[in-house]
Amino acid sequence: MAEPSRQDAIPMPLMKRLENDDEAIGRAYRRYLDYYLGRYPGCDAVYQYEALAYTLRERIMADWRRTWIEHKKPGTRRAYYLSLEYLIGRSLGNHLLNMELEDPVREAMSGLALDLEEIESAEPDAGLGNGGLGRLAACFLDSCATMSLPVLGYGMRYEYGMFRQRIESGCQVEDPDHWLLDVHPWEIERPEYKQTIRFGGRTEPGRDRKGRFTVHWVDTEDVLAVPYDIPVTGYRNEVVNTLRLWAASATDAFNLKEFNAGDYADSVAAKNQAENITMVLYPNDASENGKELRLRQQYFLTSASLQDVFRQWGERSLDDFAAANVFQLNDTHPSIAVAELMRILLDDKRLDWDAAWKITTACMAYTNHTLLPEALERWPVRLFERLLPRPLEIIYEINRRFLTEVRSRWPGDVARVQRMSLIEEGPEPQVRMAWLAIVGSFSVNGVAALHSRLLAEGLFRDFHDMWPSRFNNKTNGVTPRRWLALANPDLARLISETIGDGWQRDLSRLAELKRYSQPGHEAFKSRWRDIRLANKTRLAELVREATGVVFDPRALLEVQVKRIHEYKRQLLNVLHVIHLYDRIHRDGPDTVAPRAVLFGGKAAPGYARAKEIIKLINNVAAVINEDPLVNGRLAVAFLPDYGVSKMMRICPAADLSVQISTAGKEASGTGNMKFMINGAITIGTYDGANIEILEAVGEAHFFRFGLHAEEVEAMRSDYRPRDFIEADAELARVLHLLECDHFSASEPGIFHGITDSLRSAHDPWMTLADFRAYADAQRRVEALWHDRDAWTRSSILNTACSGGFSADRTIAEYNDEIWRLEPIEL
Ligand code: 26Q
Repeated sequence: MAEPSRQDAIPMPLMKRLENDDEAIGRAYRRYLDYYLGRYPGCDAVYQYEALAYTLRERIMADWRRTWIEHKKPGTRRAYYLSLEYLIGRSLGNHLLNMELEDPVREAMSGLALDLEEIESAEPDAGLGNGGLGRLAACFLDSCATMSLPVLGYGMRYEYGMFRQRIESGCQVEDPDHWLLDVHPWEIERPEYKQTIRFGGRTEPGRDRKGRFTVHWVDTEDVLAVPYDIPVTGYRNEVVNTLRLWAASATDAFNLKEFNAGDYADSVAAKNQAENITMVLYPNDASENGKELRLRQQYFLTSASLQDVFRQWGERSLDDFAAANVFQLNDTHPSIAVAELMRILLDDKRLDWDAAWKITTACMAYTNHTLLPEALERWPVRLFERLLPRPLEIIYEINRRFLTEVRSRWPGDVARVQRMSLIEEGPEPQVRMAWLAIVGSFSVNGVAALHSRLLAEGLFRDFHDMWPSRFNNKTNGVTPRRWLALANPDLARLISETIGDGWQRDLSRLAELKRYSQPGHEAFKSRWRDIRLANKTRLAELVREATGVVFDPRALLEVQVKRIHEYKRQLLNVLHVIHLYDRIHRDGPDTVAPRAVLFGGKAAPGYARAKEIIKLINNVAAVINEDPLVNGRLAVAFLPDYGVSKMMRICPAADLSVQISTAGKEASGTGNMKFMINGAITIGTYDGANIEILEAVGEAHFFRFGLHAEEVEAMRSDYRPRDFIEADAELARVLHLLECDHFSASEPGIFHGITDSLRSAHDPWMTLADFRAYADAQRRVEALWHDRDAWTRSSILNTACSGGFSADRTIAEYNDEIWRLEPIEL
């Protein structure tokens, strides 16, 4: 589908920028409130937020168009980030920061007797993601815009985002997040760019007029994909990139059928099925295999996005396509893109196989985010056949040619061919999506050094043997605009006053803070402490409002917030909390450092064990917080509904960042980076990006403990948790407290599933193997905490050494080694 010619004939005119002084902003705000929204000044804060968002949006438009014109210039190479998830959070504050409008807007609002912070908090979080992978996509878009790179994000406009979490009697309860119920002021619907996505039907081989083999995909059930554009502002560079989210809508065929009284109900049901595709985000952050709707979502996003790129490409020669377009696949979720690009080139563009394959493998790049074999995506061939018969045929042909190559390289190595086949044989044959992504891509990367090495040596070894140069590492990063400038404005101000501005675009400049960690900078250190104390005080208020638990802001604040997963080992943290409680009872409350322990995170609704862990945390918290002997010396809270905005309050306050996954299991982690940038010290295993954090800040300022990835694997076949319990009376006491129902007096036995798994020789996470090392590392934490100056020094050094964990550094590497885009010049 070519763009309507009228749009080519009339060039897009440049727009003039709107005035940005406080008076113009105040006027615009009132106009939106009164004349557009029909609300009066004393209305609910959510309408104030909407009016202000529109006021901002119209101030984004001129730059957005200028950026778009640059992107569309012939010869501009562009990258497309394909992701089923974008965990954006709130946008208002981010745009204000990027466009340098904080002061005039605050001024304008206070002129109307309104408080900007209050208005900002009325914005709902856009929670279109589960966790790390979705938030990474959002950080990457921020960095791409800030670095003026022509990158377009493609994603899904879910009607319901990540569920809201409530805690009832200690248990997680899920509520739907109908975030689009209120209008979403940042988006612009573009129905003129809708695409048709086909499902089902069958394929019909034939010959075209020139006698060439053709395939028609017919009798399909079609669904429309309607794009909604969201602006992505760069930091003070006038660049506005686009995040394009697709919404499913029934075709006219469905709507026409509705008038056919005979099967009215059936056709409305069919319409619903079509529109279901973008109804809800799947809330599992490890794959839930085999769900038909999920495969529909994946193909819907991928096909709509690829077709959109070809719509923009128009009738230009495909010889130049690969030089001008590159697709980054955020995990295997959009990896059907390999087959879909082939389908478009073969069936729609009529290229021959070799030409199509050459283009495809020059355009696709794949990022892996997990080493857990159970999280690798596989789809039953039978489901594929029914839903996507034409893409499946193409996958078969890719596989046939690929296996021919494997056989000629390793003659007679049948086992290797079986391992590498895109189709896993068995009673229910499956398509291996990661294999498809690897075979179809010119670049395959992991997200931290250890993870990338383990991929090459383990999971992807056969492919690494075949194409070693395809594999590379891109250690994750986070955007310092949101995670320092916005989340921690007081610390950001102190940093700017000390080393100047510039760190916002070049986080390595934070290294200039190192000298302020040395003796002789007492004034700086005392301000550093004051700011952190104020942040802790604010967080303590939030925790108290949400949970009733009282945190002493002067206590050591230890935080573990992330999805609840056995491999992340929230249980190891709980065991240690129980151990602290036990120490208080044995040795008296004065023998432990005052501590506040904060947990947060969502469990996938179907992950029973993860939900039990939440219940355990809450029960342990209840007993400890009520114990008169403990008397507040130790306080434990589970903060409900952890998400982006909560993290913006949490990471500036944390003293100790808890990153204790079983070594070799956490691909990278990115929360660890947000804490470090804000001056927390990490207690962590030798896993994921923890290793690089440790190398950046130095052993002396990081509490490292536990088995290495290799040691974990070596011990696995002969793991004897009993030995660890017998050798460690303190661990035995902790288990005893759990097993005698000390934390479950009114529900005896509810934690036996957990304790049995900890005691099992088959516990894949080997939690007890690391208990002693963890408790000892926590003793070192206490010792450092008692030396206030030494702690402050380590805290400053963590921030000072965090420059490498900016997403700008990550994106620079993606661009230098994979995308090779030129920054646009406005
Ligand atoms: C797959 C199929 C069906 C339904 C759901 C899914 C699914 C959805 C989300 C599978 C996985 C995810 C998310 C994974 C994730 O967040 N991984 C994290 O990615 C971060 C960014 O690279 C890393 O820092 C973390 O280590 C990794 O756990």
